[in-house]
Amino acid sequence: MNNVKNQTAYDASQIQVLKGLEAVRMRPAMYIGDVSVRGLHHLVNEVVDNSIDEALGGFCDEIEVTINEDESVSVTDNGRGIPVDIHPEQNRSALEVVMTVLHAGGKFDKKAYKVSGGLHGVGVSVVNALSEWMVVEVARDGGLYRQRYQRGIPDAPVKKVGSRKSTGTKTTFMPDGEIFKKRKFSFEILSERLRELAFLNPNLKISILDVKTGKSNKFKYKGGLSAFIEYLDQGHNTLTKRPVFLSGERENIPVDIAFSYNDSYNENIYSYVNNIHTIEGGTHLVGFKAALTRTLNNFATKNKLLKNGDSTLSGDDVREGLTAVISVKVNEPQFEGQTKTRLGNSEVKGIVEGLVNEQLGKFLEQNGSVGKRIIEKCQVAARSREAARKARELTRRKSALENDSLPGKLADCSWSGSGRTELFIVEGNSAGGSAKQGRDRRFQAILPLRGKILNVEKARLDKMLSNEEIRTIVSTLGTGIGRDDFQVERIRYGKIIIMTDADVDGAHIRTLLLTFFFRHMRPVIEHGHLYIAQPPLYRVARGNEELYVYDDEELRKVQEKYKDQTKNYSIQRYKGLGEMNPAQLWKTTMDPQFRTLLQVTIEEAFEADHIFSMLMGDDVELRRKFIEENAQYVRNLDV
Ligand code: 0RA
Repeated sequence: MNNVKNQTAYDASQIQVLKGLEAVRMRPAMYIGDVSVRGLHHLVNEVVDNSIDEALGGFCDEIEVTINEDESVSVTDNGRGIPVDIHPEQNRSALEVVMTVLHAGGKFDKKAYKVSGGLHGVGVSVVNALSEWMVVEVARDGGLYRQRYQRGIPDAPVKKVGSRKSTGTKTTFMPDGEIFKKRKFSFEILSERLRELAFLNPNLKISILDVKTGKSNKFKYKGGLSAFIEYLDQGHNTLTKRPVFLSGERENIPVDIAFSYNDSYNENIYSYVNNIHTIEGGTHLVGFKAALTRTLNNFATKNKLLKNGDSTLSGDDVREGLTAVISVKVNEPQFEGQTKTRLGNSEVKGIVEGLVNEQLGKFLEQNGSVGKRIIEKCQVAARSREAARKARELTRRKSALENDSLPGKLADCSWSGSGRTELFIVEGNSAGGSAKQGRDRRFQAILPLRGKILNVEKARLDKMLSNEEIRTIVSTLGTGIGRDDFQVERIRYGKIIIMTDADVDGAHIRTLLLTFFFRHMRPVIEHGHLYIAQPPLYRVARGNEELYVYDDEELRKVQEKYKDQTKNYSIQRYKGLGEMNPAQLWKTTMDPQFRTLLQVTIEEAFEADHIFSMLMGDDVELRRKFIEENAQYVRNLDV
């Protein structure tokens, strides 16, 4: 009797599993964001996050990531091991349930704070569904257990394959070539996230090895967030020798904050909830900002540091040159926003705000000279902001008189309104010429940029606006710029398309532009206006056939196909857009019917900005090296 019942339950849950796997494979992007480089690396993060959860619970202090010889990836931890006992209702191993049922992970464990399932809410079964094969090995209860899957379906029940005294979990997977066009993992991209996780989880040892190249990294930071700040500040001079560190727990919400001031003009605040980077901020960030402004003003007033006539310090004043990391742990985080990376829990604002008011107030009292230096820096910021405002007001009045004409370099389109219109921001004059001739002038406008635009990392907004290329972009877009003037609704084109050469310089200019939009026109990205053009890398000619090829893997396939055929073929590598004539540029890159465009997301723009500001010190070589090493990923924006 019992058996029959279990059999039925088993069949029912099997059908659920197959339905779940099918849903994931039909719409992978719904679960992992996309199926490009970013989504591919997301798979690893998803698996790592499960181990991080085990570490958050205090059960694991070591995680190893390996890019194997065959390009599969293994993630190993020394946690308790995923339970392998038979799940009573489902009549199969708990391990199998975790690996095959969507959202099953949490059911076996009541962990307080969780990374996994947080961001996209997916869990490791999604990675399994999107893998050509996956193998999980669990050491627990004295045994070593193993199960293998293909596209999410188990080959056989979980099997005991040996004995082990230790405990832990090892997951190895091969992303499915039917889903992912490119399956090559980047050691650098993986390292970035692993390093970040090591900063956020002090004393957790995280290592990565690329078996093929022998490259490896080991991350373990006793200093936690303070070490994170020092890392972010590298290449900059800082106001204080050590970062300020604040930490405490209220109403079951642990809060950790570290910050410093450096000699740039940017604010770089990184906020996290349960180790998830909240790019869009949220209540924890709002609480921190409010408390910082208030506490610094209180300190300044109390110590009579504000002279007669000085107004109070604004939020912008106290955040100029600020590098900060805020990490909170929340039991049931509510994520909101376009990319689900804004914390919504309203109670967190007051908790962070109260804690910072209290602890920072105390810190400043005990470290008066540090406090004074911070206030002086903020006052310098306040004064130049005021001067810039006055200067802007003057130019605004002037340009109102001059009727704010469009820049001469712009080849505008004939249609107006932001419905179907497109603006191509093109690197270099010769490419700009081809684009102007090749375009559909009814709805495509061309703005050629001459050389490099100003490095936005190193300049205040007002200085940036003295840069001609920046001014040209701003007036072409029609949105205005700066806190009081920017209005995304005034944008003159529906799509803003960055079109640069497929080489290192092109990647650099693209990064500069992304950083500019991220810092100063973020709503342009948030409203989905910003795109990257995808020009071909090669032209393959064979008789009077021609073929445009967009990446190296595709080229390999073409070469493979032509290998045994007698007809000769030739390959031309495009180093720059300028090598294409107008008709080719239209056909391959601009024609809406055939081109592919990459839409820039906030996540990607953030990434560009992050890498940029870290490599920005004065070390041009370091930057060049990074971009070169990542050239193949740069195309897909994952710098
Ligand atoms: C649920 C319960 C227990 C362990 C885990 C999940 C677990 C999951 C993962 C995923 C990667 N590494 C992991 N390590 C552990 C154990 C419950 C117990 O032993 O009491």
